Amino acid sequence: MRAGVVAAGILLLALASSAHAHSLLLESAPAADALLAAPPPEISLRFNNRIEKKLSTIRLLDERGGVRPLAMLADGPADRLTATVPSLDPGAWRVEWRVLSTDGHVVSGRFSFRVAR
Ligand SMILES: [Cu+2]
Repeated sequence: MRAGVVAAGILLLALASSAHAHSLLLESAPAADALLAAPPPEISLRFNNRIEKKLSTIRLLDERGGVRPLAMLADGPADRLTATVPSLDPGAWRVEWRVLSTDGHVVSGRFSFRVAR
C-alpha cells in the first residue's frame, strides 16, 4: 500500500516535470560561447516568463572552478535575472544559473564565455 502511494507520487512528479509551463532561457548577455573584447559589466538572462528573483541565482566560475561573487539585482523586468560583475581577468568563465519558475519548478543551466587576452 505504502509503496503504491510512493510510486503514484513519483509518477505525478514525472508528469509535472514534463509539462513545459516553467521558465526557459531565451537569451543571455554575454551570449553562450561569446568571445568578448572586454569584461562584461553584468550578466543578464532573459526567460520566457516571470521568475522568482529572490529564489534565483547566477554563479560565475573561473577556469579552476573558483566562484566569483556577483551582486544580484532585485529590480528590473520580471522575466530577467541580472547580476553585476566585478572586473574579470581574460580567460574562460562559466555561468551557472538556477531559477525558480512561477509554476514552482526549479530550472537550471550553464554556459561559458571568454574574455580575450
Ligand atoms: Cu514547470
